[in-house]
Amino acid sequence: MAEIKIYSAVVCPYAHRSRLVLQEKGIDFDLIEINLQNKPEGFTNISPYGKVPALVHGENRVWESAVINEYLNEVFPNPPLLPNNPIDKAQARIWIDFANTRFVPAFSTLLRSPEIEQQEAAKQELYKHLEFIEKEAFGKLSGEGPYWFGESVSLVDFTFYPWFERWPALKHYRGFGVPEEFARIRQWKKAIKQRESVVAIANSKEFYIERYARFATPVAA
Ligand SMILES: N[C@@H](CCC(=O)N[C@@H](CS)C(=O)NCC(=O)O)C(=O)O
Repeated sequence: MAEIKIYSAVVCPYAHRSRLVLQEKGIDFDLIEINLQNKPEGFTNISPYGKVPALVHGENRVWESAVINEYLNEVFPNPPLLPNNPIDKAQARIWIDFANTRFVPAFSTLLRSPEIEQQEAAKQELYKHLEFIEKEAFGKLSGEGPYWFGESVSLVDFTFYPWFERWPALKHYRGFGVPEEFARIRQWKKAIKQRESVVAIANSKEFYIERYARFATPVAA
């Protein structure tokens, strides 16, 4: 039995974030797949909000993907996945917060909303966020390197990537791909997709299209 247990669901992008960090750091872990439609009894003893991901490390329980990722980065420091100096570390946390409070909600609204008007508003919102990432992240922080902080991959890259792996579902159901003009984002996506840690647990676009059908296709009245 491994020292670390991660409670996950294959379709969940938040759980994907933490699994990527485990893979990247080469940490041995047991993966427990949770059926979110039929959670095991007592699951809230492990994950108080009843959500995945949740991590058990000996006596310790940690939940919330962004917090799990920072915990893993401190307990297993190699390779380091946050910059060292305070201002870069602050920037990393700002981008993680941006993902959680702005980017992900726009993505979810676009995918889940049955109303055309709401979808159009969410498309505009998501476009604006992509433009912000292209200019403020890749235009200012990344130099020539393909990742958020240049040559080295970080928690920020793993925080955003799961939504980009799921983007084909957004394109399929809502006709919204990552626009051509965001060349640096596209270059980033190409680079991160090739990492060993990412390839090891990647799912196909058909998988996401199939699994997201129930969110994206409104039930007929
Ligand atoms: N803020 C949480 C979000 C986790 C989350 O929403 N997980 C979803 C699956 S993607 C879940 O477990 N939903 C089950 C439920 O809410 O009952 C994180 O970052 O870990």
